[in-house]
Amino acid sequence: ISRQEIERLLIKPAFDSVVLNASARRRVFEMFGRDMTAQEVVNQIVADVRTVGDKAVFDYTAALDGAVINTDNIEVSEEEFSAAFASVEPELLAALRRAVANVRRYHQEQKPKSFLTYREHGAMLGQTCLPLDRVGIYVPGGKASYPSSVIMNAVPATVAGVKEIIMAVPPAKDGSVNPLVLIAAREAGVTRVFRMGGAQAIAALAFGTATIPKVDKITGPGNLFVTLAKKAVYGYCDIDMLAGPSEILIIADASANPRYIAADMLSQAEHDELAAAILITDSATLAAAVKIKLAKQLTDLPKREIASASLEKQGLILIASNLDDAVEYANIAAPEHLEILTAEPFLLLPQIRHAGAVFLGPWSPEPVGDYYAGPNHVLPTGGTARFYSVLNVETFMKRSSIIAYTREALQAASSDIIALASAEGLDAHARAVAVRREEE
Ligand code: HSO
Ligand code: ZN
Repeated sequence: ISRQEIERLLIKPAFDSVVLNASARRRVFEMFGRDMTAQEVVNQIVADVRTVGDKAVFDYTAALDGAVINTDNIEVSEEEFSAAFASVEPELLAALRRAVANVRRYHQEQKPKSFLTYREHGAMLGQTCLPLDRVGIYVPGGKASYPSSVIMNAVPATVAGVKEIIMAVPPAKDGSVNPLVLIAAREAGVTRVFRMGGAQAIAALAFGTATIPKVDKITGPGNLFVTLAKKAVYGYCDIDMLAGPSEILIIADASANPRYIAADMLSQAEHDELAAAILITDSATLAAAVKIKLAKQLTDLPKREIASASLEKQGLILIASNLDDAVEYANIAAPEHLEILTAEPFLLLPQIRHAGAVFLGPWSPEPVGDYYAGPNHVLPTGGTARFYSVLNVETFMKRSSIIAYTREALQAASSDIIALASAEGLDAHARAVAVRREEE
């Protein structure tokens, strides 16, 4: 099996298909009076919000989410937060708080260090790592409105020291937002929550409106429109990454428990019909056993429709000649989540070059990471783990360099710098050094 074949089988770039389905196309036609691609729709919405501001956000929210919002109600009020807290089960709140604590504790260890170091002649060089002033966190609405994702986005920002965390979440038709999302927002340190979603929310955060503060960076997953909008505003502000449907790739040998593997594959498959669950094993016996367990576990899974559609369309069981090949295939796939369920999982770890997050051994199923252990669950998808990192504290920080030369240090370096500047034909550069050699 060739590398190309493996790539074709295993890598599903998130935005290969920007073709709208029939009903979306009809709606676009109704709204804009012409046929448009998803990209064109997004560009239009972004441009409208950028030029018109609030009213464009309200109008698109009415048209696309069917919710009536205005300047007075777009921000979630204190009363809504109180109502959310009043309605939550105490056990659930306690679990959520433990998750927040675990995520905070883990991310605290990621904090990059500022430094100041010395060179010859007393020169000092340094680097400061500073938080962004204000960031925006996007939380999808509907089925993927996950409180856990609020935690995973907001906690690293608070650890980084970001002062203002603005959250956007699309409202339901009645204007409401998921109370658990509000609770997670408050527990994780979100400053303000605005009910708005889609490309209009991304544009509002990127450019600011009379009501919505302009942010320096937008993080968080979203649908096709949100992702295309993030791409469109990139450069006006920063973004985290372009996220697509979730995936898991499991490397397993004959020692693995097929019941666990099936359960873990389904835990990813239930997210989305486009989510992918892939098993690569060197054991044909295990592969056959997993297929049986999958069928069995699907029968009473509440989200079996989504999960079975995902397995059918995106699922895959590959039998490799040996574990080294299995690892090589996994590296080509660069999966978002990689589980290693082999007799000695740590032995394979040094060979893993591309994976968003790695889960080792039978007691680390992906949901441990999705909800609780501490590492982030906002991860690169669709093979982008080759070049994107998991969301982390530095996502919300930036570095500045510091240079403090002494007279002696400049003296020692001056002829080199003058030579380099002259070679570039930049005499004013050369003179800025030269004037410091002369006595007035
Ligand atoms: N597996 C998802 C995250 C998630 N799972 C949220 C449950 N809730 C993408 O990493
Ligand atoms: Zn998940």
